Amino acid sequence: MQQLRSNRSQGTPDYEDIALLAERVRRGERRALAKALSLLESTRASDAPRQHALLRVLAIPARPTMRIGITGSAGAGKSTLIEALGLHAACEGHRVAVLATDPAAPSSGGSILGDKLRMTALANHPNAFIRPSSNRGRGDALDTHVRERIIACEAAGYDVIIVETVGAGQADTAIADAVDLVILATLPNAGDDIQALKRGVMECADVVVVTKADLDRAAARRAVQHIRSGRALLRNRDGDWHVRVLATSSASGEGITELWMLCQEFFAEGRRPIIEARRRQQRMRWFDESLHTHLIAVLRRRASAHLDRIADAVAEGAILPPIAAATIVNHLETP
Ligand SMILES: Nc1nc2c(ncn2[C@@H]2O[C@H](COP(=O)(O)OP(=O)(O)OP(=O)(O)O)[C@@H](O)[C@H]2O)c(=O)[nH]1
Ligand SMILES: [Mg+2]
Repeated sequence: MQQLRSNRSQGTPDYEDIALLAERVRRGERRALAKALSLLESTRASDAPRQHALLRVLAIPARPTMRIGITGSAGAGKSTLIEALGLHAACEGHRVAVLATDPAAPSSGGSILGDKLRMTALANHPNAFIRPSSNRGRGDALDTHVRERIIACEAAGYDVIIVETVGAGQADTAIADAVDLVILATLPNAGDDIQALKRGVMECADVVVVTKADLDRAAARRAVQHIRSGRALLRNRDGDWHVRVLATSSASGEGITELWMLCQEFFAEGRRPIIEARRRQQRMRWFDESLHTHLIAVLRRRASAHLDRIADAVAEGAILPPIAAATIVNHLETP
Protein backbone atom coordinates (compact mmCIF):
# COMPACT_ATOMS: atom_id res chain seq x y z
CA MET A 1 0.00 0.00 0.00
CA GLN A 2 2.89 2.26 0.86
CA GLN A 3 4.23 1.59 -2.64
CA LEU A 4 0.86 2.33 -4.17
CA ARG A 5 0.64 5.65 -2.35
CA SER A 6 4.13 6.69 -3.38
CA ASN A 7 3.26 5.83 -6.98
CA ARG A 8 0.20 8.04 -6.84
CA SER A 9 2.29 10.91 -5.62
CA GLN A 10 4.65 10.37 -8.58
CA GLY A 11 1.72 10.57 -10.94
CA THR A 12 1.98 6.97 -12.07
CA PRO A 13 -1.25 5.49 -13.41
CA ASP A 14 -3.13 3.99 -10.52
CA TYR A 15 -2.91 0.29 -11.23
CA GLU A 16 -3.93 -1.43 -8.07
CA ASP A 17 -3.43 -4.84 -9.63
CA ILE A 18 0.10 -3.86 -10.59
CA ALA A 19 0.87 -2.75 -7.03
CA LEU A 20 -0.46 -6.05 -5.75
CA LEU A 21 1.51 -7.97 -8.35
CA ALA A 22 4.69 -6.13 -7.38
CA GLU A 23 4.07 -6.90 -3.72
CA ARG A 24 3.67 -10.58 -4.50
CA VAL A 25 6.83 -10.55 -6.64
CA ARG A 26 8.74 -8.98 -3.76
CA ARG A 27 7.45 -11.70 -1.44
CA GLY A 28 9.05 -14.19 -3.81
CA GLU A 29 5.88 -15.78 -5.17
CA ARG A 30 6.89 -17.71 -8.26
CA ARG A 31 3.56 -17.38 -10.02
CA ALA A 32 3.63 -13.63 -9.51
CA LEU A 33 7.16 -13.45 -10.92
CA ALA A 34 6.10 -15.49 -13.95
CA LYS A 35 3.16 -13.12 -14.48
CA ALA A 36 5.39 -10.07 -14.08
CA LEU A 37 7.85 -11.49 -16.61
CA SER A 38 5.03 -12.11 -19.10
CA LEU A 39 4.01 -8.47 -18.83
CA LEU A 40 7.60 -7.29 -19.15
CA GLU A 41 8.19 -9.48 -22.21
CA SER A 42 5.34 -7.84 -24.07
CA THR A 43 6.28 -5.65 -27.01
CA ARG A 44 2.78 -4.17 -27.33
CA ALA A 45 2.93 -0.40 -26.96
CA SER A 46 -0.33 -0.49 -25.00
CA ASP A 47 1.41 -2.54 -22.28
CA ALA A 48 4.14 0.04 -21.75
CA PRO A 49 2.36 2.10 -19.04
CA ARG A 50 1.68 -1.03 -17.00
CA GLN A 51 5.27 -2.23 -17.54
CA HIS A 52 6.59 1.09 -16.33
CA ALA A 53 4.25 1.14 -13.33
CA LEU A 54 5.51 -2.29 -12.35
CA LEU A 55 9.17 -1.41 -12.88
CA ARG A 56 8.88 1.73 -10.79
CA VAL A 57 7.97 -0.38 -7.79
CA LEU A 58 10.33 -3.25 -8.52
CA ALA A 59 13.46 -1.31 -9.38
CA ILE A 60 14.29 -0.35 -5.84
CA PRO A 61 17.95 -1.23 -5.23
CA ALA A 62 18.18 -4.51 -3.41
CA ARG A 63 21.22 -6.35 -2.10
CA PRO A 64 24.15 -6.96 -4.44
CA THR A 65 23.40 -9.36 -7.26
CA MET A 66 25.44 -11.28 -9.82
CA ARG A 67 24.28 -10.79 -13.39
CA ILE A 68 25.90 -13.45 -15.53
CA GLY A 69 25.50 -13.83 -19.29
CA ILE A 70 26.33 -17.06 -21.10
CA THR A 71 26.80 -16.85 -24.81
CA GLY A 72 28.30 -18.97 -27.58
CA SER A 73 27.39 -20.66 -30.80
CA ALA A 74 24.39 -22.98 -31.16
CA GLY A 75 24.83 -26.30 -29.42
CA ALA A 76 27.98 -25.20 -27.57
CA GLY A 77 26.48 -26.52 -24.36
CA LYS A 78 25.25 -23.24 -22.84
CA SER A 79 22.00 -24.52 -21.32
CA THR A 80 23.69 -27.59 -19.86
CA LEU A 81 26.44 -25.40 -18.43
CA ILE A 82 23.87 -23.07 -16.89
CA GLU A 83 22.21 -26.02 -15.22
CA ALA A 84 25.53 -27.27 -13.78
CA LEU A 85 26.67 -23.83 -12.65
CA GLY A 86 23.21 -22.87 -11.41
CA LEU A 87 22.93 -26.06 -9.35
CA HIS A 88 26.30 -25.37 -7.81
CA ALA A 89 25.21 -21.88 -6.79
CA ALA A 90 21.77 -23.00 -5.62
CA CYS A 91 23.28 -25.73 -3.46
CA GLU A 92 25.43 -23.10 -1.78
CA GLY A 93 22.28 -21.24 -0.80
CA HIS A 94 22.14 -18.70 -3.60
CA ARG A 95 18.81 -18.00 -5.23
CA VAL A 96 19.29 -18.54 -8.93
CA ALA A 97 17.08 -17.20 -11.73
CA VAL A 98 17.72 -18.29 -15.30
CA LEU A 99 16.48 -16.33 -18.29
CA ALA A 100 17.01 -18.85 -21.05
CA THR A 101 16.65 -17.93 -24.67
CA ASP A 102 16.33 -20.29 -27.57
CA PRO A 103 16.72 -19.46 -31.22
CA ALA A 104 14.00 -21.81 -32.44
CA ALA A 105 10.78 -20.50 -33.88
CA PRO A 106 8.09 -20.01 -31.26
CA SER A 107 5.46 -21.75 -33.33
CA SER A 108 7.03 -25.13 -32.72
CA GLY A 109 7.04 -24.61 -28.97
CA GLY A 110 9.99 -26.99 -29.07
CA SER A 111 12.56 -24.57 -27.77
CA ILE A 112 10.69 -23.87 -24.57
CA LEU A 113 10.16 -27.51 -23.83
CA GLY A 114 13.75 -28.20 -24.85
CA ASP A 115 15.31 -25.90 -22.30
CA LYS A 116 12.99 -27.02 -19.56
CA LEU A 117 13.96 -30.60 -20.22
CA ARG A 118 17.64 -29.75 -20.31
CA MET A 119 17.46 -28.07 -16.94
CA THR A 120 15.22 -30.44 -15.00
CA ALA A 121 17.49 -30.78 -11.97
CA LEU A 122 17.84 -27.04 -11.63
CA ALA A 123 14.16 -26.45 -12.35
CA ASN A 124 13.28 -28.73 -9.44
CA HIS A 125 15.63 -27.04 -7.01
CA PRO A 126 13.76 -24.89 -4.47
CA ASN A 127 16.31 -22.07 -4.83
CA ALA A 128 16.00 -21.84 -8.59
CA PHE A 129 13.61 -20.26 -11.04
CA ILE A 130 13.86 -20.89 -14.78
CA ARG A 131 12.18 -18.75 -17.37
CA PRO A 132 12.54 -20.23 -20.83
CA SER A 133 11.54 -18.02 -23.68
CA SER A 134 12.04 -17.82 -27.36
CA ASN A 135 13.41 -14.69 -28.93
CA ARG A 136 10.44 -14.89 -31.25
CA GLY A 137 12.59 -15.39 -34.28
CA ARG A 138 13.74 -11.79 -34.30
CA GLY A 139 17.25 -12.98 -35.01
CA ASP A 140 18.98 -10.67 -32.58
CA ALA A 141 20.91 -12.05 -29.72
CA LEU A 142 19.34 -10.30 -26.79
CA ASP A 143 15.88 -11.37 -25.79
CA THR A 144 13.10 -8.84 -25.51
CA HIS A 145 13.34 -6.55 -22.49
CA VAL A 146 15.99 -8.66 -20.83
CA ARG A 147 17.15 -5.81 -18.62
CA GLU A 148 13.66 -5.27 -17.28
CA ARG A 149 13.29 -8.98 -16.66
CA ILE A 150 16.56 -9.09 -14.73
CA ILE A 151 15.20 -6.33 -12.47
CA ALA A 152 12.04 -8.36 -11.80
CA CYS A 153 14.06 -11.46 -10.86
CA GLU A 154 16.21 -9.41 -8.50
CA ALA A 155 13.14 -7.88 -6.87
CA ALA A 156 11.88 -11.41 -6.26
CA GLY A 157 14.99 -12.10 -4.20
CA TYR A 158 17.16 -13.89 -6.73
CA ASP A 159 20.78 -12.89 -6.31
CA VAL A 160 22.30 -14.89 -9.18
CA ILE A 161 20.71 -14.10 -12.54
CA ILE A 162 21.95 -16.14 -15.49
CA VAL A 163 21.00 -15.05 -19.00
CA GLU A 164 21.49 -17.35 -21.97
CA THR A 165 21.71 -15.80 -25.42
CA VAL A 166 20.98 -17.42 -28.73
CA GLY A 167 24.55 -17.74 -29.85
CA ALA A 168 24.26 -15.58 -32.93
CA GLY A 169 27.97 -14.78 -33.06
CA GLN A 170 28.97 -11.16 -33.05
CA ALA A 171 25.49 -9.92 -32.30
CA ASP A 172 25.92 -11.58 -28.94
CA THR A 173 28.06 -8.67 -27.80
CA ALA A 174 24.72 -7.06 -26.92
CA ILE A 175 24.68 -9.27 -23.83
CA ALA A 176 27.58 -7.26 -22.42
CA ASP A 177 25.17 -4.36 -22.08
CA ALA A 178 22.80 -6.27 -19.84
CA VAL A 179 25.00 -8.28 -17.48
CA ASP A 180 28.12 -7.84 -15.32
CA LEU A 181 30.03 -10.98 -16.26
CA VAL A 182 30.09 -12.48 -19.75
CA ILE A 183 30.98 -16.16 -20.15
CA LEU A 184 31.65 -17.40 -23.66
CA ALA A 185 31.06 -21.12 -24.19
CA THR A 186 32.92 -22.70 -27.06
CA LEU A 187 33.43 -26.26 -28.32
CA PRO A 188 36.92 -27.83 -28.22
CA ASN A 189 37.14 -28.06 -32.00
CA ALA A 190 35.91 -24.54 -32.61
CA GLY A 191 39.23 -23.07 -33.68
CA ASP A 192 37.81 -21.39 -36.75
CA ASP A 193 34.82 -20.37 -34.80
CA ILE A 194 37.06 -18.55 -32.37
CA GLN A 195 38.80 -16.73 -35.17
CA ALA A 196 35.46 -15.72 -36.60
CA LEU A 197 34.29 -14.47 -33.27
CA LYS A 198 37.44 -12.70 -32.28
CA ARG A 199 36.33 -9.21 -33.12
CA GLY A 200 32.92 -9.62 -31.65
CA VAL A 201 31.95 -11.66 -28.71
CA MET A 202 35.53 -12.61 -27.84
CA GLU A 203 36.19 -8.99 -27.03
CA CYS A 204 33.47 -8.80 -24.46
CA ALA A 205 34.06 -12.14 -22.73
CA ASP A 206 35.39 -12.10 -19.18
CA VAL A 207 35.66 -15.88 -19.03
CA VAL A 208 35.98 -18.34 -21.92
CA VAL A 209 34.84 -21.89 -21.28
CA VAL A 210 35.78 -24.81 -23.52
CA THR A 211 32.77 -27.10 -23.09
CA LYS A 212 32.20 -30.87 -23.30
CA ALA A 213 35.75 -31.63 -22.17
CA ASP A 214 34.69 -35.21 -21.37
CA LEU A 215 34.31 -35.99 -25.08
CA ASP A 216 37.99 -35.41 -25.88
CA ARG A 217 40.22 -34.22 -23.05
CA ALA A 218 43.28 -33.69 -25.24
CA ALA A 219 41.30 -31.56 -27.68
CA ALA A 220 39.86 -29.53 -24.80
CA ARG A 221 43.36 -28.93 -23.40
CA ARG A 222 44.61 -27.88 -26.81
CA ALA A 223 41.68 -25.52 -27.25
CA VAL A 224 42.37 -23.89 -23.88
CA GLN A 225 46.02 -23.42 -24.85
CA HIS A 226 45.05 -22.15 -28.28
CA ILE A 227 42.70 -19.54 -26.83
CA ARG A 228 45.18 -18.53 -24.12
CA SER A 229 47.94 -18.14 -26.69
CA GLY A 230 45.66 -15.91 -28.72
CA ARG A 231 45.24 -13.78 -25.64
CA ALA A 232 45.90 -10.67 -27.65
CA LEU A 233 42.40 -11.19 -29.02
CA LEU A 234 40.96 -11.18 -25.57
CA ARG A 235 40.35 -7.76 -24.25
CA ASN A 236 40.37 -7.17 -20.51
CA ARG A 237 37.30 -5.07 -20.06
CA ASP A 238 38.38 -3.93 -16.62
CA GLY A 239 41.96 -3.14 -15.70
CA ASP A 240 42.06 -5.49 -12.75
CA TRP A 241 40.52 -8.51 -14.46
CA HIS A 242 42.29 -10.63 -17.02
CA VAL A 243 40.25 -12.96 -19.16
CA ARG A 244 40.29 -16.55 -17.88
CA VAL A 245 40.07 -19.64 -20.02
CA LEU A 246 39.14 -23.07 -18.69
CA ALA A 247 37.74 -26.42 -19.80
CA THR A 248 34.51 -27.77 -18.33
CA SER A 249 32.23 -30.73 -18.71
CA SER A 250 28.65 -30.48 -17.60
CA ALA A 251 28.46 -34.27 -18.01
CA SER A 252 31.30 -35.15 -15.62
CA GLY A 253 31.22 -31.96 -13.55
CA GLU A 254 34.81 -31.19 -14.41
CA GLY A 255 35.69 -27.51 -14.13
CA ILE A 256 32.31 -26.45 -12.77
CA THR A 257 33.58 -25.73 -9.24
CA GLU A 258 36.46 -23.74 -10.76
CA LEU A 259 34.05 -21.79 -12.92
CA TRP A 260 31.87 -20.94 -9.91
CA MET A 261 34.99 -19.88 -8.00
CA LEU A 262 35.90 -17.57 -10.87
CA CYS A 263 32.42 -16.06 -10.70
CA GLN A 264 32.88 -15.47 -6.99
CA GLU A 265 36.26 -13.88 -7.59
CA PHE A 266 34.72 -11.62 -10.22
CA PHE A 267 31.97 -10.55 -7.81
CA ALA A 268 34.23 -10.25 -4.77
CA GLU A 269 33.41 -7.44 -2.37
CA GLY A 270 36.46 -5.46 -3.46
CA ARG A 271 35.30 -5.46 -7.10
CA ARG A 272 31.86 -4.02 -6.34
CA PRO A 273 32.83 -0.46 -7.29
CA ILE A 274 34.08 -1.71 -10.69
CA ILE A 275 30.88 -3.63 -11.28
CA GLU A 276 28.82 -0.62 -10.22
CA ALA A 277 30.78 1.55 -12.67
CA ARG A 278 29.96 -0.92 -15.44
CA ARG A 279 26.27 -0.86 -14.49
CA ARG A 280 26.35 2.91 -14.52
CA GLN A 281 27.57 2.91 -18.12
CA GLN A 282 24.94 0.35 -19.02
CA ARG A 283 22.21 2.52 -17.51
CA MET A 284 23.41 5.50 -19.52
CA ARG A 285 23.39 3.52 -22.76
CA TRP A 286 19.95 2.14 -21.90
CA PHE A 287 18.75 5.69 -21.28
CA ASP A 288 20.13 6.85 -24.65
CA GLU A 289 18.50 3.91 -26.37
CA SER A 290 15.14 4.54 -24.68
CA LEU A 291 15.26 8.22 -25.43
CA HIS A 292 15.99 7.44 -29.05
CA THR A 293 13.05 5.03 -29.28
CA HIS A 294 10.65 7.47 -27.64
CA LEU A 295 11.78 10.43 -29.70
CA ILE A 296 11.40 8.51 -32.93
CA ALA A 297 7.88 7.54 -31.85
CA VAL A 298 7.04 11.20 -31.16
CA LEU A 299 8.50 12.20 -34.51
CA ARG A 300 6.44 9.60 -36.31
CA ARG A 301 3.28 10.84 -34.60
CA ARG A 302 3.93 14.52 -35.14
CA ALA A 303 5.67 14.73 -38.48
CA SER A 304 4.91 11.48 -40.17
CA ALA A 305 4.11 12.78 -43.71
CA HIS A 306 7.09 15.12 -43.64
CA LEU A 307 9.30 12.34 -42.28
CA ASP A 308 8.29 9.97 -45.07
CA ARG A 309 8.98 12.58 -47.74
CA ILE A 310 12.42 13.36 -46.35
CA ALA A 311 13.22 9.65 -45.88
CA ASP A 312 12.49 9.08 -49.57
CA ALA A 313 14.79 11.94 -50.49
CA VAL A 314 17.52 10.48 -48.27
CA ALA A 315 17.14 7.06 -49.89
CA GLU A 316 17.51 8.59 -53.34
CA GLY A 317 20.60 10.51 -52.33
CA ALA A 318 18.87 13.85 -52.85
CA ILE A 319 19.61 14.96 -49.30
CA LEU A 320 22.33 13.87 -46.89
CA PRO A 321 21.18 12.08 -43.71
CA PRO A 322 22.48 14.64 -41.15
CA ILE A 323 20.93 17.50 -43.10
CA ALA A 324 17.66 15.59 -43.37
CA ALA A 325 17.61 14.93 -39.63
CA ALA A 326 18.22 18.61 -38.87
CA THR A 327 15.47 19.59 -41.30
CA ILE A 328 12.94 17.36 -39.56
CA VAL A 329 13.83 18.63 -36.11
CA ASN A 330 13.67 22.23 -37.32
CA HIS A 331 10.27 21.53 -38.81
CA LEU A 332 9.11 20.26 -35.38
CA GLU A 333 10.45 23.28 -33.59
CA THR A 334 8.71 25.73 -35.88
CA PRO A 335 5.40 26.63 -34.26
N1 LIG B 1 29.24 -35.16 -23.57
C1 LIG B 1 28.76 -33.96 -23.25
N2 LIG B 1 27.68 -33.48 -23.88
C2 LIG B 1 27.21 -32.25 -23.53
C3 LIG B 1 27.85 -31.49 -22.53
N3 LIG B 1 27.20 -30.31 -22.40
C4 LIG B 1 26.19 -30.35 -23.30
N4 LIG B 1 26.18 -31.52 -23.97
C5 LIG B 1 25.23 -31.92 -25.00
O1 LIG B 1 25.32 -31.02 -26.10
C6 LIG B 1 24.01 -30.77 -26.66
C7 LIG B 1 23.75 -29.28 -26.68
O2 LIG B 1 23.75 -28.79 -25.35
P1 LIG B 1 22.95 -27.50 -24.92
O3 LIG B 1 23.26 -27.25 -23.50
O4 LIG B 1 21.53 -27.62 -25.29
O5 LIG B 1 23.64 -26.42 -25.85
P2 LIG B 1 23.19 -24.92 -26.08
O6 LIG B 1 24.43 -24.16 -26.36
O7 LIG B 1 22.35 -24.44 -24.98
O8 LIG B 1 22.33 -25.06 -27.39
P3 LIG B 1 21.36 -23.96 -28.04
O9 LIG B 1 20.66 -23.26 -26.91
O10 LIG B 1 20.43 -24.76 -28.88
O11 LIG B 1 22.24 -23.05 -28.82
C8 LIG B 1 23.04 -31.53 -25.79
O12 LIG B 1 22.72 -32.72 -26.43
C9 LIG B 1 23.80 -31.79 -24.51
O13 LIG B 1 23.40 -32.96 -23.86
C10 LIG B 1 29.00 -32.04 -21.86
O14 LIG B 1 29.62 -31.44 -20.99
N5 LIG B 1 29.40 -33.26 -22.28
MG1 LIG C 1 20.42 -23.55 -24.99
